[in-house]
Amino acid sequence: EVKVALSRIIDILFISRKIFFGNGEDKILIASRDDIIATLLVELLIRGGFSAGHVRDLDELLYIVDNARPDLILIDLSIFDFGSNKFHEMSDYNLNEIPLIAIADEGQLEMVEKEIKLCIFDYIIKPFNPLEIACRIRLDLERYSSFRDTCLRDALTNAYNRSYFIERLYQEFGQFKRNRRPFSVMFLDIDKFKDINDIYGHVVGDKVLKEFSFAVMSSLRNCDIFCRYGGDEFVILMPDTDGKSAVRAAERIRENISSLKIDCGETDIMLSFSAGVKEMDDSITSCDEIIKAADAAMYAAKQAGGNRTER
Ligand code: GH3
Repeated sequence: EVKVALSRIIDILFISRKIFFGNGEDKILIASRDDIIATLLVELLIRGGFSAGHVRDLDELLYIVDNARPDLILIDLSIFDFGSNKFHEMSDYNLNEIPLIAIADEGQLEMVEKEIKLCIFDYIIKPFNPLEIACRIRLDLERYSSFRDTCLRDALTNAYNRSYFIERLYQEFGQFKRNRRPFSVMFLDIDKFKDINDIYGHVVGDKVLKEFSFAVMSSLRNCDIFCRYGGDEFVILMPDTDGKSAVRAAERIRENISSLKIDCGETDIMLSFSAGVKEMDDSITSCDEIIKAADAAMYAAKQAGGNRTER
């Protein structure tokens, strides 16, 4: 009965008023233990022009994030057993840049403010107006997309920026300390890049940085975080990767870069790079230490003549 009644309301809202918020492509995932609310929200969003689905717990949510990559997650805070560290666990996961909107009870407001506001993009208090949910999702999708482009990424290369790297490194570091989840850090620096600028000019130098970044990104797994650290220096945060596998990844990148020819009119520019890899282990007590160790390994690769990886 509730469903039929709601269906009618939804019809009035969306069909008779011809209000559509989505384009049928944006995938919204609803995480809630409350099946009635979730079913109604799914129906409401589909009628409003989104594509929508529902999960009931965190494991299912992480599975869907890995396999179907939703564009936005509406997360009812009821899926967490507060007091357990489940919520903190979730904030440690890379939700692959997916904006989260929390649905909270009034009683959960203090927790939203104190504990979780850093990992959500927006929140809605129950009871909510269905029309408001659809409006908010539309608006948040747009706001998030410009936030992601301007705040998380480097404008020239489209790699993540340094502050995003540091933020994600802290999360991986926490995961290692809590769950012993391995990870590695790899620094990459283009060999003799300054000569390219000096000979061909900065415009060509910029093109080289862009094409290098694109080629590296195409050689990585989805979960690897590729960032521009500064100038011609890049860093890759590699979750679930030990040192040996990170070195193998560096050699795969080297193979791709060695076949890259960058057209600069008069000639094709060929590139090589030096890499330094450091795997997280118990001797490392801070994020700074692992950065320094990977950077030192990269410096050793340069000192040894470049175009190689040191660990
Ligand atoms: P090495 O092989 O020892 O690393 O030498 P290198 O010439 O690659 O490295 P170095 O660090 O001396 O020079 C990096 C240069 O990159 C210097 C700087 O002017 C240039 N650079 C930094 N950012 C940009 C950028 O955004 N665009 C361009 N075109 N050049 C940049």
